[in-house]
Amino acid sequence: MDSLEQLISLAQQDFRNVSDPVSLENAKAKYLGKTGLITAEMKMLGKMAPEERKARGAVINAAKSKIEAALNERRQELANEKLQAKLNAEAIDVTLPGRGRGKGGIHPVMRTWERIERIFGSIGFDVADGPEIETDWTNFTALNSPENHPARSMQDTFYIEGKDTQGKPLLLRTHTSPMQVRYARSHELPVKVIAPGRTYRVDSDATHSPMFHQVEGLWIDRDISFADLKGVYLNFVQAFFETDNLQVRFRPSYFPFTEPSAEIDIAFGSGPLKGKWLEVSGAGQVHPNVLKNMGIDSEQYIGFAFGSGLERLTMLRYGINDLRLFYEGDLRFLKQFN
Ligand code: 2U9
Repeated sequence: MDSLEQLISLAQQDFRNVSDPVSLENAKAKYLGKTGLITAEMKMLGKMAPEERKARGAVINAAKSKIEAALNERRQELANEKLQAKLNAEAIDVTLPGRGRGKGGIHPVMRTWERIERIFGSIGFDVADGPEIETDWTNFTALNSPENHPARSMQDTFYIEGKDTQGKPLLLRTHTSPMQVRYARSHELPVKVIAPGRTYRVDSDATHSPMFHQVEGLWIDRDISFADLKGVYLNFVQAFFETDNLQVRFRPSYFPFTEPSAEIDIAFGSGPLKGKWLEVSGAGQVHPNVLKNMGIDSEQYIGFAFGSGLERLTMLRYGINDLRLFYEGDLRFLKQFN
């Protein structure tokens, strides 16, 4: 093998042995640089006779081309190795299971809300909606609450800045009754509606939350009696607690918006609360003043109403004993309802 052949194979071996572009460029310089071995061969041509120089020059150029080819091949290999290394480093194994965000669930109070809408929907009750920011008139006056009623005090009610169109105070509704008033004033009789929703009172302890949920029911027609109320509410609690093995009783009570008024208690026939009377709702025959405020003639129409706390019903249904668990966002508690 002559010296040029040796140079070519030496260069090919050097290029094969480098593992990075900088070393490859240094190896290139050893052969093709200003002081390179091929360059040295070229410089020798000047001392040769023209004929010999032509032939030798062609041989050296051929050798130079082979070395450049080997150089470019190695450059490409290193570039491919670099790309492959990058791809491997960033590789995503698409067969891995998704990380996901975990499974969400419906909040237990919202389960109760949806359940109650289904139960009352099944016996023909409509569902009302309405603003949580209410006027003093719709939240209190329309419901026959006297001007000096304690519920109106700042200690019990969240008032907010601004006035309504009559210059009266605005507030966060303290019950869902205002939705009933709005519904009755904007729908034809008979009225048969429930009004579930958020309500707000200045109160916060193990059994009171400043924001809580209520559902109120209202049935107004020409001949609705207290017996209808008892039948509707018994049907509701049996469906809600999924048992007929319970008793319902009505105790005399007082609310400004109903007369006569009653508290509704239930007693389970079995389970941890067996035989204990548990208050679950207030109710009564709609007060004539309230009918009048809804534009309804109390000589021709009569109705009943009730109001229950959704947290209360949820706590009874699931055996929860601290209201605050609903609103602390502790997933250990909440995911039990998924
Ligand atoms: C209209 C007329 C009458 C709704 C009623 C109650 C009795 C009642 C409370 C029980 C627990 C709310 O969640 S709670 O704090 N409610 O006791 N609510 S009668 O009476 C109405 C509603 C609307 C037009």
